[in-house]
Amino acid sequence: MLGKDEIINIARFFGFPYFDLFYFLWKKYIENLLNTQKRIGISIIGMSESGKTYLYDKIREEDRCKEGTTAFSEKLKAKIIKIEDKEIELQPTIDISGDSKGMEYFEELYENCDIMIVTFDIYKFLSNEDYRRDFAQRIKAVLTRKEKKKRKIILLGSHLDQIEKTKENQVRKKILEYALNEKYIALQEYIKSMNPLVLGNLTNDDWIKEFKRKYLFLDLLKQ
Ligand SMILES: Nc1nc2c(ncn2[C@@H]2O[C@H](COP(=O)(O)OP(=O)(O)OP(=O)(O)O)[C@@H](O)[C@H]2O)c(=O)[nH]1
Ligand SMILES: [Mg+2]
Repeated sequence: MLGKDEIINIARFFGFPYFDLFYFLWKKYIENLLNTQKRIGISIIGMSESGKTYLYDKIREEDRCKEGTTAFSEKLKAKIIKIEDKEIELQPTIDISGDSKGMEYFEELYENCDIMIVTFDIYKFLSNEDYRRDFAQRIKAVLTRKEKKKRKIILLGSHLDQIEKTKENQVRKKILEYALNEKYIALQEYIKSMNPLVLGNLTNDDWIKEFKRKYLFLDLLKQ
C-alpha cells in the first residue's frame, strides 16, 4: 500500500490546484482517511506517589513540573507524539489523584483505554503489609473484570532503584511470593494469567524508552 508521503506527492505531481493549502486545512481528516495516524488510549491508575504523574509526562513528552502529590484529578488532552518516525495520537485521559476521589475515575478510565498501567511502589510493597493489602483492594475491580473488549493491563512496580543491592530477579521473586501467598485474589489472578509484571526505575530515561517501545507501542509500530 502507498504511504502518506507517496500519495501526497502523486497529488502534487498531477497538479491538484492549491494542494498544499487544501492539505493543511484538511490534514486531520485526510490522515484519518489514509489511516496514517495511529491512535491509542493509555491510562494509569495505582497507588499514591507511585509515579503516575511522572509516567504520564514521560509517555506524553511533557513536563508539567508537578512537585509532590496530585491534589485534583487533571484532564489530559489528546496529544500527538512521534516514535520511530511514526505519529501516534494519545487519546485524552485523566491524571488521577492518589486518594479515594481519584479512584472514582477507575471505571471511566478503564472503559476508555486500550492499555491500562497499574502502578505501585516496589519498596513500599515489599516493606509494608498494609500497602500490599490496600493495593490489592484498590485494583481488584479492574484486575478481575471480565468483559468483551480486551484491554492490555500492565502491572508496573516503580522505584526499583530504591531497593539496595538487590537484583531485579530477586525482587520479582519476592513480589510474586507476596502476591501469591498472602491471598490477594486480584493479584493472584493477574499473575496466574501470565500478564506482565514490569519493574523499573521510572527516573531512568533509557528504561522509560524501552518500556514505551516494548510494552506500549510495539504493536502500533509493527502495523
Ligand atoms: N527514585 C525514583 N523515584 C521515582 C520513581 N518513580 C517516580 N518517582 C518519584 O516519585 C515521586 C512521586 O511521583 P508522582 O508521579 O508524583 O506519583 P503519583 O502516583 O502521581 O502520586 P499522586 O499524584 O500523589 O497519586 C516523584 O518525585 C517522582 O519523581 C522511580 O522509579 N524511582
Ligand atoms: Mg500524581
